[in-house]
Amino acid sequence: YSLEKDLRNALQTNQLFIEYQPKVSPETQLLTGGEALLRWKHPKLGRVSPGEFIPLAEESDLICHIGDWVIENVCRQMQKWESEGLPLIPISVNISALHLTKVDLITKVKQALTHYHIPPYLFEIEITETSLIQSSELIFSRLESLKQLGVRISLDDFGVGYSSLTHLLKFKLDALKIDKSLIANLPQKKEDSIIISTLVRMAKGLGISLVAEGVETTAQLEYLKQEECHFVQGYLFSQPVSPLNFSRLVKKGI
Ligand code: G
Ligand code: G
Ligand code: MN
Ligand code: NA
Repeated sequence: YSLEKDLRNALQTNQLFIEYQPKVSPETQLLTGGEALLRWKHPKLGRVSPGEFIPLAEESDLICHIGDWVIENVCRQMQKWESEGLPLIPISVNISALHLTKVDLITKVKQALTHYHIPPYLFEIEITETSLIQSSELIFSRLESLKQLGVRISLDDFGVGYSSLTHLLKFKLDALKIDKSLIANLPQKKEDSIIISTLVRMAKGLGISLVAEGVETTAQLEYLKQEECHFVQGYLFSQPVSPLNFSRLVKKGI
């Protein structure tokens, strides 16, 4: 029995779907964007978390097929929202390191944006630090190609890895997403508060936008607002939700 085989099958049989989690401006508390998060409803096991199945998919090319499916699905959804009269807002997708090495990724993104008439600057790709360390020259050149298409690139889970800042910033990123472990103990934990203030200043200086992930309490929000962090994301505002519920949040402004 293999979960990986089930996952291959899942892609063909509509067991995968996408939820969207709002990104919010701390100042206005208005919804300003969203992150697409992949979900799997297994016929026997029920919901399997991406934390479990993404690593399995990353052991083979399966992750590329999944990534292509996500890109297509998100662009189609954005067009559907627009056709329903919703204002188009930036949406990000998570792309794995292995997929980033493939030239096909560039073709896929370009095709999907063109086919669904999505302005490239509203489409964002979240990569992890691992991507910037592994086979970096190849990945840097892919990132350059994506940039040329006009899509935005953000670095996910920032602040918990081990690579050097200079290495990470060799590529001009559009956004940094501060990992939730650095947000969890705000504002009590002095060290973390200092790191956040420093990251805000660094991001401002570099002209990069900063997103805080895993915001769960109003105390965390107040601190991030005071520090002028650009965007916040977390259960305080909303869990990842269905496309329909996300569109309701967009209409309400959250
Ligand atoms: O949504 P949740 O917290 O369960 O996601 C767990 C992990 O799975 C996160 O690290 C997230 O980045 C990753 N993930 C979610 N959706 C996708 C996806 O579509 N592609 C990839 N590569 N990773 C994803
Ligand atoms: O690694 P990545 O940032 O792509 O994954 C984001 C994950 O974090 C998603 O699985 C999402 O469900 C989860 N998440 C989103 N908001 C919160 C939050 O406020 N608290 C916690 N603990 N997890 C969150
Ligand atoms: Mn992410
Ligand atoms: Na993250």
